[in-house]
Amino acid sequence: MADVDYLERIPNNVNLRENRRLLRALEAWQPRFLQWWREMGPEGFQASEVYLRTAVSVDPRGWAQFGYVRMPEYRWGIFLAEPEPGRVIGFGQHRGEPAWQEVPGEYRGALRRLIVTQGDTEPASVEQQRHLGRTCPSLYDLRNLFQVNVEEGRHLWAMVYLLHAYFGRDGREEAEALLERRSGDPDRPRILSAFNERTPDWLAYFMFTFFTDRDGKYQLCSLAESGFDPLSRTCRFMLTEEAHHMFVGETGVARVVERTCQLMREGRTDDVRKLGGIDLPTIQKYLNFHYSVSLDLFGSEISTNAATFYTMGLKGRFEEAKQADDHRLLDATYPVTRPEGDRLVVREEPALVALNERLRDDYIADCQRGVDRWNAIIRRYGIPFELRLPHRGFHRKIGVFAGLWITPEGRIVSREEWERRRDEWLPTPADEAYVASLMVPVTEPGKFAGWIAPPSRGIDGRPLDFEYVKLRPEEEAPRA
Ligand code: BYC
Repeated sequence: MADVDYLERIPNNVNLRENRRLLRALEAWQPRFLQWWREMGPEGFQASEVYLRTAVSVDPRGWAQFGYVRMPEYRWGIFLAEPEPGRVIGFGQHRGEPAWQEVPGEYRGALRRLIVTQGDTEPASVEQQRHLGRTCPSLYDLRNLFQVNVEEGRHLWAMVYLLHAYFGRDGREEAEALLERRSGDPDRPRILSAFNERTPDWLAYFMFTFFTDRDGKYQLCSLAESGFDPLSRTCRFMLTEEAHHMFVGETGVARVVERTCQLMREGRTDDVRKLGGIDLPTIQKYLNFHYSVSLDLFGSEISTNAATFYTMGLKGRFEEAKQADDHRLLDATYPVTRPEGDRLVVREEPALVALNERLRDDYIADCQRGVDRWNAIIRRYGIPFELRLPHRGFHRKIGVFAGLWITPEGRIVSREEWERRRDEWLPTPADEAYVASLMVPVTEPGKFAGWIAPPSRGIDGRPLDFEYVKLRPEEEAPRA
């Protein structure tokens, strides 16, 4: 494979130096990306030095280096995982044929659409999170936020590389459009629903990185199976970075839960709000919201798009190679929960059209494992409360449950009943206002806001009181 070219303006291991046309096209896109970053990336902090990890190689034993970087100077590069010699397509009608190194003409539209949809989520999440730095609970968390943000920026580069390298003029136009859409903008919104929602505070952010980034993991795993080899290799390397994003979410929520339990025990009360904590029912409501909007990201339960992507060999299943079947799914069925009258029933559906639901099932099982770990913390404190994933039909806007009114327990109810009880299930303006009232920046090294426990260890072996972000004087929070 090509060595990593780290000295170039765009670090890469795809031999950009040899492909002058592509290099020029990407070098023309780069200033526009930077302009977008300045406009829509983290608010403030652009001149601060942040202790960041930068991808410098694709060697699994050591692919990143840590050091202080100002975010606009981050080396956003293009890295594809090592090619697998002799790789063949693992599923669909081309199963067993050599993986494609070029886009098959007849699949161009479908493939471009998948790449654009994936690419669109990356800048969207940066836009959603741009205001959070101002209210960071610690320098450690601030650094993690920025790490996630710069890597989402790199994931945008990963998709833009594919568009420029393999899709000619329409690929270049799509790459421009990725910088033009804006999260939450009614006139030019981001493509997928969850990426137009607000991330109003740090609890929402941790839920987002747990639930929504985890959709990213499952979608990337499916695309990593793709018969289009450059997409597969790009996604495989993106997954290496993605793990940290979900770590931020899982440990973030765990630390909030931990702190809440401490306050409940120390204060001998369930009313932790008066002690400056976030009560468990509010955490549950945030969970309900972020889980349900993330479930929507898997698309409809019954989807001919998903069947087509699979049959074409463009998007596989999670861990496709580990499935013991024919990898074509022509006769297979899969159980799908769907409404029938006023009940929810499980029906066997053709497996090919049920692929979105299958991926959603893999995702749900993974989410449940994280929730179990949060509940283990609550149990350790002897508190009789359990966080729960709501029913898959709760609060859905996409697919067979859209338009129905379903409780977290999975009961179809009237719209009136649902609306009446909504505030028990989803964050209310008052809940959000309370959480917002806690979002006071803490920027002294080693100090943490009172609503969140410190992490168990620092980043890259550094201590908790390490100066993860060197703030400029005007960015420091006034010390109490
Ligand atoms: N919102 O058959 P259907 C990540 C549209 S996250 C709005 O149900 P399909 C990240 C759909 O486009 C991972 N529209 O769905 C995380 C279609 O539109 P048209 C992102 C939606 O196509 C955190 C129509 O409804 N990657 O990386 O089978 C931070 C009917 O489509 C939604 C990907 O998603 C929705 N939620 O599957 C940073 C992978 N759902 O054709 C990053 C690529 C569906 O009627 N994308 N629609 O105009 C895909 O594989 C598929 O596009 C989807 C949808 C799974 C999203």
